[in-house]
Amino acid sequence: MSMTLYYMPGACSLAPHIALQEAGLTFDTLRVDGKSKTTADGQDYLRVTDKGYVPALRLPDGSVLTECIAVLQYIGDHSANAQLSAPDGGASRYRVSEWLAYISTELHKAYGPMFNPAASDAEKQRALDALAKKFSWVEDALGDRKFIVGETFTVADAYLFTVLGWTKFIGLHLDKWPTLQRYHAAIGARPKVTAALKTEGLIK
Ligand SMILES: N[C@@H](CCC(=O)N[C@@H](CS)C(=O)NCC(=O)O)C(=O)O
Repeated sequence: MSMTLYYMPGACSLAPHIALQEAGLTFDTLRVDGKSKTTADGQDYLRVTDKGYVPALRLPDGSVLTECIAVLQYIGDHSANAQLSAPDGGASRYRVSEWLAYISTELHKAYGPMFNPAASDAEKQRALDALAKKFSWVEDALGDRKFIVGETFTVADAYLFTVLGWTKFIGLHLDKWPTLQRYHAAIGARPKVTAALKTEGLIK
């Protein structure tokens, strides 16, 4: 049985989608409608995962794995390209985990109020200001490197690329952070990243 990634276009499930492409693993994708919680082939998504959100990855044994960090680590560990989860071998694996945790808890979740119709303008502005500060920190941490950990692409890049892409939905322009803008464009130009974006209908 091959794997199936359940996704919503452009959502955080884009990160494992990119990682699956970069890993060269065999997989299918199945789009989920966020409002009705049904899959493109008519399944009740809540029966796939009662969390109701993406990503979910159906593994070859039929079980379902959720949570971006876990799904990304699984893909990295099952790739023929060992550098996807541990770019320089050994201890760099913990640097990848460190970045995955930062991206998930400090960046991904920080977008929450901006995507929440019930949040007030003041809440949205506070969240925007906090996110901007974090972007400046990531900008400095990245410096003139091509990737966020080591010298090669890792699953942390798949996740960072994905969350940086959401800036266009919230009126925050990456041109304030030239390093992040350069990084986002370079990761976005990778053929496997382009393939994932095309499948999700985000580019032609
Ligand atoms: N803790 C989860 C959060 C996943 C999450 O926020 N998913 C969002 C998309 S980025 C989602 O499915 N939202 C739609 C919904 O909740 O209906 C993870 O890290 O995987």
